[in-house]
Amino acid sequence: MEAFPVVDMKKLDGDERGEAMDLIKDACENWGFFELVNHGISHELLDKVESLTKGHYKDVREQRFKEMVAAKGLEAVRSRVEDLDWESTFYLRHLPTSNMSEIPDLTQEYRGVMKEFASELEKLAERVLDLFCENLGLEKGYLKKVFYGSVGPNFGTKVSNYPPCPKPDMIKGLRAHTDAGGVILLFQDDKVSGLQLLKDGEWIDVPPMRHSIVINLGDQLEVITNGKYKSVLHRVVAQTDGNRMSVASFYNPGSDAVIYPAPELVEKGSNKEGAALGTYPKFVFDDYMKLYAGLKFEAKEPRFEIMKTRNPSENYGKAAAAY
Ligand SMILES: O=C(O)CCC(=O)C(=O)O
Ligand SMILES: [Fe+2]
Repeated sequence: MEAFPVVDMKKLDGDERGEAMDLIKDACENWGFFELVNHGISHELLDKVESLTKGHYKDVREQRFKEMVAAKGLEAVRSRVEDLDWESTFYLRHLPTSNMSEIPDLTQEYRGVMKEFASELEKLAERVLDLFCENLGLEKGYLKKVFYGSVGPNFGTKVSNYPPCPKPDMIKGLRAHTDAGGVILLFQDDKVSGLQLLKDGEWIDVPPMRHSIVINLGDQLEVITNGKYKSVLHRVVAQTDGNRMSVASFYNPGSDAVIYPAPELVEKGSNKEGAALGTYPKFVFDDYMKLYAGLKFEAKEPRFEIMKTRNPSENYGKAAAAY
């Protein structure tokens, strides 16, 4: 088994740039995931995010989680739970507008640190998208532009804790899914593992690594790259010992962004406009999200098929059939 791809971003500025770019390319094509080190976000900031997130869980959320578990009788379940996840979560939205001031129970310090962290991650996400453009032969800024829509990207952070679980074979920390959006940047616990991705039919651990940022690709990048890159199924396995922290930030298209395969990545059709013919749909991102909300834990392919029927006049699949 090949080693999980770990990209040292320092190499991107030196003689080993080609090697690092190839590693990213291979990861995007064959893993849907990779891990970044020397990504430019200070370790001091990451340490603050970690200690404040863990402190917030202990002070504010742990008791509530225990009460939820007791109310639902999850401690002693005897059959598989398929409609719930063993996680304690809250969401912060950063773009296009912040909801940080509306989230209760966050200290001023925690709010400030998460704001700074989000602004660093936004820059990193845009840098990563440009690395993808370079590998794909798309012009610099192409993906950022597609994601922009009319008011800029949707960017938010899901802060999660996966507490120790007495029955990890009966309930998942988070059930298997692909992410709907664009690029996901994950700051995960450096000791307690649990995140796994599906590769060649096997579940593989995403190894905890201190101060790294895990990157994974969502469904939109699969569509835009016309399937050259794939969003990959992943899940979180709950652990019997240890509380796993995960801070996942989703850099997604704007709600009204129109998503479709990049013409450069689609074989040219024979019609007179040279319209791209492909197997992926064209749609407005928000329509995809509405569909995803009810089908997150289902396979992505039927979601793509449904989107093809939503906007027939604008759809590549239909256009292909018409010529
Ligand atoms: O917590 C994690 O490590 C992964 C979370 C995740 O996959 C998600 O929220 O979509
Ligand atoms: Fe996910």
